[in-house]
Amino acid sequence: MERFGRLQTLAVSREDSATVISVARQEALNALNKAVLTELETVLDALTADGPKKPLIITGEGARAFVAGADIVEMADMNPDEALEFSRFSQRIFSKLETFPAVTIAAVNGYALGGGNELAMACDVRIAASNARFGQPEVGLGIIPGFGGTQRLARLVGMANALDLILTGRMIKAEEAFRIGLVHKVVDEGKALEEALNYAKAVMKNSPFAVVQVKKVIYATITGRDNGMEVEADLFSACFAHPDQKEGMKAFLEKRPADFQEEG
Ligand code: CO8
Repeated sequence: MERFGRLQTLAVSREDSATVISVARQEALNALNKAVLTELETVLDALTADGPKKPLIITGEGARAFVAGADIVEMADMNPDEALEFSRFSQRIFSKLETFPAVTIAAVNGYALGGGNELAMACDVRIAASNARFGQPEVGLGIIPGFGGTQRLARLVGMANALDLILTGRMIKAEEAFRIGLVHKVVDEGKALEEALNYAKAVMKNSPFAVVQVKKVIYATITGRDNGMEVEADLFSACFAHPDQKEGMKAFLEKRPADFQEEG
């Protein structure tokens, strides 16, 4: 497959200071379906095999969204086995992004919710436009984060902030994301990609070999995470055996509040 140009669900461009991958499903606020994830893995594999010379930027097309999460339409009717497979498949791709052998930067230009925030967190650096919104709204859909978010969020912002965000499912503004350490920098609306390209230019001056060694050692010291990822995938799957997942996703698609069962 060609790695640059307009693909089915991604646009991949070669800029002077970086390769830019844009998720291109504006009709669904760039939600991640299997087609996006499959193309993302193919592009990451191809770029990795080339021996990347430049940083990689991930962004979303359009002014409204970076990525508004995993695709709820696609997940609504999954059974627990399919959910387990989907979680493991996606964790594998996000791990390829995290270990990509160059600096990776998320240029967050709008909503980064659920799997969208998890995609941004799998990058080394996050630059947000002032209109960006972050959140892990999964519990409102009767599920839990399944793309590594339960592990990466706590590492980035501490367990207290991670619990607050995941348990409430609330959406936060770019300034709050900056304050808790989720994003590195906030810039004016429409400027996230430009700033990410400037950032890429600055880090390109450094030794690519040393950069890769830093990534290896920093991510290698995350102890216990493999087990955490396994638990996440298992519990993500378990949600799909509970009626709340069906109700939560059906309610979103019918644009009404969810009516969850009381645990008893
Ligand atoms: N999936 C599918 N479609 C979506 C999604 C999504 N995540 N987000 C938005 N869309 C669609 C809407 O259904 C709508 O489609 P249509 O025009 O056909 O009705 C279109 O995008 C525009 O969205 P809205 O009309 O809702 O736009 P608003 O401006 O009113 O609201 C929001 C914007 C607040 C972003 C709203 O769209 C929203 O709340 N979206 C869902 C956010 C969400 O819950 N994301 C988390 C999803 S779950 C998840 O990511 C789990 C990750 C772990 C999975 C692990 C798998 C292994």
